Amino acid sequence: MTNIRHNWTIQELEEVYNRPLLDLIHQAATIHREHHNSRAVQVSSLLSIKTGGCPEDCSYCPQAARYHTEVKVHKLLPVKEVVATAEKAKAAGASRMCLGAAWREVRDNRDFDQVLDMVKAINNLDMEVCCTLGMLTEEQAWKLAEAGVYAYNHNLDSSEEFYGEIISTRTYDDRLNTLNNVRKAGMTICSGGIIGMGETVNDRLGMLKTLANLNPHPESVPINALVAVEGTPLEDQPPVPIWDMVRIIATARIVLPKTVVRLSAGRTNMSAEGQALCFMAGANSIFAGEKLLTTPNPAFDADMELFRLLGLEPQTPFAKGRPSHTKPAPQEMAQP
Ligand code: SAM
Ligand code: DTB
Ligand code: SF4
Repeated sequence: MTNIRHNWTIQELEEVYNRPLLDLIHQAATIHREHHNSRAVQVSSLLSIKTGGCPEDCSYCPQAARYHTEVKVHKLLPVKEVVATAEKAKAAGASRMCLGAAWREVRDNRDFDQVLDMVKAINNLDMEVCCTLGMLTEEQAWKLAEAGVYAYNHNLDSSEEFYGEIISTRTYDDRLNTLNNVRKAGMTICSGGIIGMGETVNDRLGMLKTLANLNPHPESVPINALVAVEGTPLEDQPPVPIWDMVRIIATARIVLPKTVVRLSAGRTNMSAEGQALCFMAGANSIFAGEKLLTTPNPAFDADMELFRLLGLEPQTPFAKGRPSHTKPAPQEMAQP
């Protein structure tokens, strides 16, 4: 069995990432099979519960108020509408509903109470609920955990060094601080990043190093290929070569053996063969459904056809057990 490490160096990560491609995929696939059912893929459905008008300046994001994009701004959706969408996603085969809000941080107001009601209602459908709502205090993290949130998504996006070039309105430490609060409250952590923003391979590996050196490892790591949206500062970024995606997924799988690695945004630009290589390299989760938060995603039926072709199947909810905040002693997370 591969041992779980929290002391990876950049040099070691470079050595892994730069192995001959087929050897890299083979090693990642072997580790994947030691720790996971290689046929099961966790399927999440995304819903933007509050869209656009965000005060942050994340250069990749179509929801930042300061960029002129075609995103239709809307305030927080009513609970009923969110639950109806979750029911449809469940009927289509999704085991997890991920609710996203274009907020810098959660505020203690009626909107937050409404989100807590959404979480409880979706939990009653026996679906896992994930939220991505921006920065959290420890107290807010506890409220989400107690309402039944399974995972909190909060991405590091890139290396600490590159972070300042894509976002100026918050720091890498702000992100790590929220992850620490999520961990203290016993929710599982979903944290990854984006490739294709103009960062170097070293920046991508720097992000993996930070994630791999968290103890415990994040339970889920989404790898997004940038969706270059017109009106954002990154609108002209060229698409990420599929080989970069395969290499970073394989490296993530090797350094985070037990983590669920999600092949996230950017799949509309990938061929079936390209995605197959990503699954081979250890990706075992996707977002399904025609929309991510604001941009297109492959149709659900097309994904199920791809699964059939590759012999994959959607994972049932809570296959990895109920969230740990039901355990008595929440733990502190060691930071690198
Ligand atoms: N506002 C909250 C936050 O920033 O944490 C939650 C929503 S935000 C849209 C969630 C994540 O989506 C970001 O951290 C980023 O990694 C990803 N994302 C946003 N725009 C993207 C794009 N154009 N392409 C790929 N990923 C993107
Ligand atoms: C994540 O890592 N990717 C998802 C989810 N977490 C919230 C978001 C992708 C957003 C892509 C751009 C959009 O649709 O607005
Ligand atoms: Fe706002 Fe999140 Fe988009 Fe940044 S990524 S602009 S915080 S919605």
